[in-house]
This record gives sequence, C-alpha cells and structure tokens, in this order.
Amino acid sequence: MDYTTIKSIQKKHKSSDFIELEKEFLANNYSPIPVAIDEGKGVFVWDAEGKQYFDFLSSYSAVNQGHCHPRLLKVMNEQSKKLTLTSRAFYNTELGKYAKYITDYFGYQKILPMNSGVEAVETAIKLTRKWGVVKKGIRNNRSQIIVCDQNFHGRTTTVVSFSSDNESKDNFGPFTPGFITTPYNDLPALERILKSNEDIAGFLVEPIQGEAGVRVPDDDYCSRANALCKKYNVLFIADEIQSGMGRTGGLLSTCGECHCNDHCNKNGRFYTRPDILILGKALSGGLYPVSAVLSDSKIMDVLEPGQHGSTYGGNPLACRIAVEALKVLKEEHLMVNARKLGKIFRQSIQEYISTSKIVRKVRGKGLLNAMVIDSEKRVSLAWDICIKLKDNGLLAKPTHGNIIRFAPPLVITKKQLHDAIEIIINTLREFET
Ligand code: IF1
Repeated sequence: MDYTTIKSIQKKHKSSDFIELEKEFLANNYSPIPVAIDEGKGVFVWDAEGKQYFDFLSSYSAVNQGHCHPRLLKVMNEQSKKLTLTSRAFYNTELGKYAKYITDYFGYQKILPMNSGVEAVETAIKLTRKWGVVKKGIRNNRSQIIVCDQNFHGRTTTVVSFSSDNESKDNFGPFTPGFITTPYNDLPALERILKSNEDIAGFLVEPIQGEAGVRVPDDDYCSRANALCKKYNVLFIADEIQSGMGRTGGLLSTCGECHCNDHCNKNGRFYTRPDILILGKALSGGLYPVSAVLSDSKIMDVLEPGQHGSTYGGNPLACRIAVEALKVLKEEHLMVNARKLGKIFRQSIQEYISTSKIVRKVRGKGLLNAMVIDSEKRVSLAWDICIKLKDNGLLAKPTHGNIIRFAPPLVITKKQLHDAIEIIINTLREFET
C-alpha cells in the first residue's frame, strides 16, 4: 500500500482501513478485537469513527490511572523538552530522586530500573540466581527457581521456558533450565520441593494470576509461602506487574497494608513483604515503558558494575512519569476506589449469575475481575460476547478461551461502573437462549 493510499485512509477515517493496514504490515502475533482506537481519556476510548467505548481491559492494567492522565501528560511534556535519556554511563538529575521516592514508597532499600515487565522479571531471575551462589552457597550454574503452574511472567525465551502454556512455548526451544513448577495455591506441594532441594534460590509467584483467568489464591497463600521461603532460606519474589499498583484494592496484592494509609487490609493478618518486588505496567500510567525491581541491599548488592543494565533503564523521562504515576495512585485514592467498586461489580454479576445459563462464575479482587463463561455448547461464546460488548460500547477480551477479564481504569466512577454493568448484563442477555 503506497503513501498516498495511507494518507487517503486518514482522510476516510474508516476503522476497517486501519485494521487492514495492521493485517498487511504487522506480524500475525495477535488476534485483536476488531476495533481501531484513535483516542483515550479516563475510562473511555474512541474509535476512528468517533464511537465511544468503556475500556474494560486498561491495556492489561497498565492504564490504572486512566487514559492520558493530565498530571502524567504535564510531567511528560515538561521533561521531554528538557532531557529524556542519558544512559547509565553518567548520573542524571532525576534518577536518584526517583530511586529515593519509589524505595520509600514501597519500603525497600534499592531499585534496579528497567523498561518492560518481562525485562524486570529477567532481572529478578538473574539477581536471584546470583544471590543463590554468592549468599546461599549454591554451586555456580545450579541455582533453581520455583514457579507456579499457569504462570504468566512475559514472553522472552527464558521466561517462556517455565510457562505451562504450550502455545506460548512450542517451537521456541531449546529452553533455559533451572526452573521447577509447583501447583499454584498449594503450600504442601511448595514445601515438598523446598524440603527436598538445597539448590533453590527463589520462589517466583503472581499474588493473583491474571492471564490464567484471574485466579485468586487463599488469603494467606502469599504470607505462608513467604514464611516457607524464610524457613528454607529462599527468596520470595512477587510479580506484581499486573496485580500491583492499586489494581486489586491495595497498593500491592500480597495482601499488604497499603502504604497509601487507606489500610485496605485493616488487620494486616495477611501482610507479607516480598524479598524481591517486581513492578511494571501502571508504574507509568500507560504513557511510557517503565518497570522496576525493588529489594534490599543484602540482596541487590550481589550485582556489581557491568553485570546488568539497559540503555533506557532509569531514564529521566521514565523517572518523572513514574513518580507522578505513583503520586496519582495515592492522592486520588485509587486503591479505595478499586476496592469499593470491585465489590459492586462482583455483587452485580453474581446476582445476574443466579438467573443465567451462560455465566458460571465471577471472581477477582478489587478491579481485576473475570467472568467464567459456559462455552460447552458454543466454543466461541466468550469471543462472541466480547464482539457484542464492543458493538454495545464496552471493550473487553477473553483469556484462555472461556474467561472474560474485566479490568477498567481505577479512576472509574460509581455512575460509570453502573452504566458499564448495564451494558455487560444487557449484552449477556442477548446470548441467554
Ligand atoms: C502481551 C497476557 C496479561 C504480566 C505479568 C509480567 C508481564 C505481564 C503478571 C510482562 C504482561 C501482558 C503482556 C501483554 C498482554 C498482557 C497479559 F495476556 F499476555 F498474559 F496481562 F495477562 N508479569 N502481561 O501480566 O510484562 O513485558 O508485557 O511489559 O500482549 O503480551 P511486559
């Protein structure tokens, strides 16, 4: 397709033309819902024809603060005119301030800044392996990390090496060794591995499994798993890339006291502090790739100059955006909003389920929720429901075939949530045969 055709497409503003462009010129590594988004603000996006939609995916929880948050745009605009990138070959006037802010914010001593979520996961894997050798005395190249079945931690070759989803890993081998899989939310199984293997350096877990269909473990799973890790001198590594940043009603999903002083978990019974905390996605509010690994000096200091890094990791623009994204979370009390509105969402859908033949269950925490659809009679039912939701003005996407994830930006108001629930229920009714 030549340039004049592309320019004429912009004049026509037809979604189908933008969709065709993607089909013609992009690798076929996604199956998107057929909508061409042109603009976003808060909980809403608009397509090429100007039709408005509720965004109930939030770019997989990267847009927790809402699309194009004005405070984030402001700092991005300011910093982008001043200094965007120095590399870590030099110091700069933003990184140290960011590092102090974020380590105070989450209660850690050190940060290693990266860009994408999977880069932060890879960083945590390298850090854990080296800690295992230097501090635990595991023989070099023998460190093992326990991971959970149905995990999702990203798509690099090492990370898919320990995926239990063959679609994510088939034909991408040979795979990286050194990972042991344990059933999610199964403490006896975890302890059996910890007890029987002295080369375990870490346990990597999502406090809530997003991609697996929003699998919420027992309330005390993370705290008791962390206690087992301490018992066997193993690092507890929490991947909060999707479940963190207020998404599930607390600052983090390890059932911790939210440092925002809203005390999501008043009694703190299930509070637990990961040895290594991995963040991404909404750490930048959807404006820029920013991820981070947080830990304490006794762990982080096993890394020496030249042993890890990234061109863009910790760049001044990312630092400014991330600080503002964290401030917005607290100052707009988005954790409290996620907790309150998430309960309303699940209660509303639960009421509907009592009369539904196609919705089996709803589950989730805060504003990370999923609906399990009975697709025995119609394999494509979840997809078909999402297409109809799109037609009715709400964007969501199935995960693992029959599960629809619902995760709006945390800035959603009660009125907007009720309007969205009405769209969802009216749409579901169209499929109740
Ligand atoms: C895509 C899934 C979600 C993550 C957790 C690490 C990463 C992710 C818990 C890696 C990323 C994204 C990837 C994105 C879709 C989305 C996703 F469907 F792929 F599985 F959310 F569930 N840990 N999840 O959820 O972070 O490198 O992507 O920044 O299209 O691949 P990333």
